[in-house]
Amino acid sequence: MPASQPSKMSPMQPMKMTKSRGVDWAEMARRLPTSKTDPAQIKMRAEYWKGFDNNGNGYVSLAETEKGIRDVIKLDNLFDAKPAIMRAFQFAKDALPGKSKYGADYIEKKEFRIFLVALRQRFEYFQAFKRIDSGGDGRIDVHEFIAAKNIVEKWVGKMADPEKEFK
Ligand SMILES: [Ca+2]
Ligand SMILES: [Ca+2]
Repeated sequence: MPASQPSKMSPMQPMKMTKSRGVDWAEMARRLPTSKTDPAQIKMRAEYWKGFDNNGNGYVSLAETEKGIRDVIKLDNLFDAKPAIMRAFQFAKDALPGKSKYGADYIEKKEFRIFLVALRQRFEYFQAFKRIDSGGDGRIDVHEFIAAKNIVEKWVGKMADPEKEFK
Protein backbone atom coordinates (compact mmCIF):
# COMPACT_ATOMS: atom_id res chain seq x y z
CA MET A 1 0.00 0.00 0.00
CA PRO A 2 1.49 3.34 -1.00
CA ALA A 3 -0.24 5.00 1.95
CA SER A 4 1.88 3.06 4.43
CA GLN A 5 5.18 4.22 2.95
CA PRO A 6 6.91 7.08 4.70
CA SER A 7 6.45 10.25 2.67
CA LYS A 8 9.42 11.28 0.57
CA MET A 9 11.26 14.40 1.57
CA SER A 10 11.75 16.98 -1.07
CA PRO A 11 15.48 17.45 -1.77
CA MET A 12 14.75 21.13 -2.36
CA GLN A 13 13.32 21.93 1.07
CA PRO A 14 14.71 19.53 3.65
CA MET A 15 14.75 22.17 6.40
CA LYS A 16 11.14 23.16 5.96
CA MET A 17 9.97 19.56 6.02
CA THR A 18 11.88 18.86 9.20
CA LYS A 19 10.49 21.97 10.82
CA SER A 20 6.89 21.25 9.92
CA ARG A 21 7.08 17.85 11.57
CA GLY A 22 7.85 19.50 14.85
CA VAL A 23 4.57 21.42 15.16
CA ASP A 24 3.77 21.70 18.85
CA TRP A 25 -0.02 21.78 18.71
CA ALA A 26 -0.48 22.32 22.44
CA GLU A 27 1.86 25.30 22.32
CA MET A 28 0.02 26.60 19.30
CA ALA A 29 -3.33 26.37 21.12
CA ARG A 30 -1.86 28.32 24.04
CA ARG A 31 -0.51 31.04 21.77
CA LEU A 32 -3.69 31.46 19.75
CA PRO A 33 -6.29 32.94 22.13
CA THR A 34 -9.55 32.15 20.35
CA SER A 35 -11.91 31.70 23.31
CA LYS A 36 -14.99 33.91 23.38
CA THR A 37 -15.47 33.58 27.13
CA ASP A 38 -12.16 32.91 28.90
CA PRO A 39 -11.10 36.25 30.48
CA ALA A 40 -7.39 35.40 30.26
CA GLN A 41 -7.67 34.72 26.53
CA ILE A 42 -9.77 37.81 25.93
CA LYS A 43 -7.11 39.88 27.67
CA MET A 44 -4.32 38.18 25.76
CA ARG A 45 -6.17 38.81 22.51
CA ALA A 46 -6.52 42.51 23.31
CA GLU A 47 -2.78 42.69 23.92
CA TYR A 48 -2.09 40.83 20.69
CA TRP A 49 -4.28 43.29 18.84
CA LYS A 50 -2.20 46.23 20.07
CA GLY A 51 0.93 44.42 18.96
CA PHE A 52 -0.52 43.57 15.56
CA ASP A 53 -1.90 47.02 14.81
CA ASN A 54 1.54 48.46 14.70
CA ASN A 55 0.65 51.96 13.58
CA GLY A 56 -2.45 52.07 15.80
CA ASN A 57 -4.85 53.07 13.03
CA GLY A 58 -7.47 50.47 13.95
CA TYR A 59 -6.77 48.33 10.89
CA VAL A 60 -4.46 45.38 10.46
CA SER A 61 -2.99 44.87 6.99
CA LEU A 62 -1.51 41.66 5.62
CA ALA A 63 1.99 43.03 6.31
CA GLU A 64 1.04 43.82 9.91
CA THR A 65 -0.44 40.33 10.20
CA GLU A 66 2.81 38.70 9.15
CA LYS A 67 4.84 40.95 11.41
CA GLY A 68 2.51 40.22 14.32
CA ILE A 69 2.81 36.48 13.87
CA ARG A 70 6.58 36.84 13.84
CA ASP A 71 6.97 39.30 16.72
CA VAL A 72 3.88 38.87 18.88
CA ILE A 73 2.75 35.25 18.54
CA LYS A 74 6.32 34.10 17.87
CA LEU A 75 5.60 30.74 16.29
CA ASP A 76 8.08 29.97 13.51
CA ASN A 77 5.98 27.19 12.02
CA LEU A 78 3.09 29.54 11.69
CA PHE A 79 5.16 32.38 10.28
CA ASP A 80 6.53 30.02 7.62
CA ALA A 81 3.02 28.99 6.58
CA LYS A 82 2.54 31.99 4.28
CA PRO A 83 -0.38 30.51 2.29
CA ALA A 84 -2.24 29.84 5.55
CA ILE A 85 -1.66 33.41 6.78
CA MET A 86 -2.79 34.84 3.46
CA ARG A 87 -5.98 32.76 3.39
CA ALA A 88 -6.87 33.52 6.99
CA PHE A 89 -6.35 37.23 6.28
CA GLN A 90 -8.53 37.11 3.16
CA PHE A 91 -11.24 35.29 5.09
CA ALA A 92 -11.25 37.56 8.14
CA LYS A 93 -10.80 41.01 6.58
CA ASP A 94 -14.38 41.30 5.37
CA ALA A 95 -15.94 38.76 7.72
CA LEU A 96 -18.05 41.35 9.55
CA PRO A 97 -19.87 44.24 7.90
CA GLY A 98 -19.13 47.77 9.03
CA LYS A 99 -19.49 51.38 8.06
CA SER A 100 -15.84 52.24 7.95
CA LYS A 101 -14.41 53.05 4.55
CA TYR A 102 -11.48 50.63 4.64
CA GLY A 103 -13.17 47.97 6.76
CA ALA A 104 -13.57 45.40 3.99
CA ASP A 105 -9.86 45.52 3.10
CA TYR A 106 -8.37 45.16 6.56
CA ILE A 107 -8.85 43.18 9.74
CA GLU A 108 -10.55 45.26 12.41
CA LYS A 109 -10.57 44.53 16.10
CA LYS A 110 -14.01 42.93 15.95
CA GLU A 111 -12.65 40.51 13.29
CA PHE A 112 -9.46 39.63 15.09
CA ARG A 113 -10.84 36.57 16.89
CA ILE A 114 -12.25 35.30 13.60
CA PHE A 115 -8.81 35.77 12.11
CA LEU A 116 -7.12 33.72 14.85
CA VAL A 117 -9.65 30.91 14.46
CA ALA A 118 -9.23 30.96 10.68
CA LEU A 119 -5.46 31.03 11.04
CA ARG A 120 -5.42 27.91 13.18
CA GLN A 121 -7.72 26.10 10.76
CA ARG A 122 -5.83 27.14 7.60
CA PHE A 123 -2.59 26.16 9.27
CA GLU A 124 -3.98 22.68 9.95
CA TYR A 125 -5.01 22.39 6.29
CA PHE A 126 -1.59 23.62 5.25
CA GLN A 127 0.14 20.96 7.35
CA ALA A 128 -2.18 18.26 5.99
CA PHE A 129 -1.48 19.47 2.46
CA LYS A 130 2.27 19.28 3.02
CA ARG A 131 1.96 15.70 4.19
CA ILE A 132 -0.06 14.81 1.10
CA ASP A 133 2.22 16.65 -1.34
CA SER A 134 4.91 13.97 -1.08
CA GLY A 135 6.60 15.17 -4.28
CA GLY A 136 7.08 18.56 -2.65
CA ASP A 137 6.17 20.48 -5.79
CA GLY A 138 3.32 22.44 -4.19
CA ARG A 139 0.66 20.52 -6.10
CA ILE A 140 -1.27 17.41 -5.26
CA ASP A 141 -1.56 14.92 -8.10
CA VAL A 142 -4.08 12.11 -8.28
CA HIS A 143 -1.55 9.52 -7.06
CA GLU A 144 -0.62 11.53 -4.00
CA PHE A 145 -4.29 12.17 -3.38
CA ILE A 146 -5.18 8.47 -3.40
CA ALA A 147 -2.13 7.59 -1.33
CA ALA A 148 -3.19 10.19 1.23
CA LYS A 149 -6.79 9.03 1.34
CA ASN A 150 -6.68 8.56 5.11
CA ILE A 151 -5.50 12.11 5.76
CA VAL A 152 -8.02 13.58 3.37
CA GLU A 153 -10.84 11.60 4.96
CA LYS A 154 -10.02 13.12 8.30
CA TRP A 155 -11.00 16.48 6.85
CA VAL A 156 -13.83 15.67 4.50
CA GLY A 157 -15.21 12.32 5.65
CA LYS A 158 -15.23 8.93 3.94
CA MET A 159 -14.70 8.74 0.21
CA ALA A 160 -16.34 6.00 -1.80
CA ASP A 161 -14.21 6.49 -4.89
CA PRO A 162 -11.15 8.65 -4.27
CA GLU A 163 -10.22 8.91 -7.95
CA LYS A 164 -13.67 10.30 -8.75
CA GLU A 165 -13.56 12.70 -5.77
CA PHE A 166 -10.33 14.17 -7.07
CA LYS A 167 -11.90 15.35 -10.38
CA1 LIG B 1 -2.63 49.17 11.29
CA1 LIG C 1 -12.70 44.31 8.12
